[in-house]
Amino acid sequence: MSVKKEWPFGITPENYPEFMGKCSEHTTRKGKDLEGYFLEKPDPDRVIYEVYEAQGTGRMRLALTILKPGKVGTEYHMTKGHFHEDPEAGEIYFALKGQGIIIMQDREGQACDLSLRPGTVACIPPGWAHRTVNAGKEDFVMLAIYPDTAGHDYAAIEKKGFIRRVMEKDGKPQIM
Ligand code: S6P
Ligand code: ZN
Repeated sequence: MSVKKEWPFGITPENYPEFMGKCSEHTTRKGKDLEGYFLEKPDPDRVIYEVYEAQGTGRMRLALTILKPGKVGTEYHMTKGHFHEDPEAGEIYFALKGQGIIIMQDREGQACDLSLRPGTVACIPPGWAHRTVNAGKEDFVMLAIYPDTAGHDYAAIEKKGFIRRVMEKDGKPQIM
């Protein structure tokens, strides 16, 4: 089998905009795309997050998420969250900028969260749904690395949501 020759590259907290320029897919999620996810109704035109995705290297894909700071009511901006269609596909998140929280939940309803700051690597095992929250006051930027066969299953989360939410209480993010 012939394998396409690739050129090695690095992604850093400083040069990630260069990676964005190389991505073949760009998705913008606005409030109207996230209706029903937050407890309150988001402003339909507000940009909540952007995802830049590229065929990574080998059998992996790379995706950069830029989660804008802000809240809908008292709930911090967050991604939709999903399971992988492939029950054997895990994922690695690498935090590049800002302050985030990853919320995870398995199909039996067990939940877990980790705080993400620049340099944190989060290991998401197979079978755990994952959602990222911007718990800070600047953009939260992170790189996701996952098998190109993972696939995304949004349906279960869209229907039932996550057990844990990140809300502002006494001026600070609290996981409820
Ligand atoms: C892909 C990976 C991320 C998310 C992105 C947006 O497996 O987990 O690239 O796609 O953070 O989140 P969501 O839940 O809208 O896909
Ligand atoms: Zn994922």
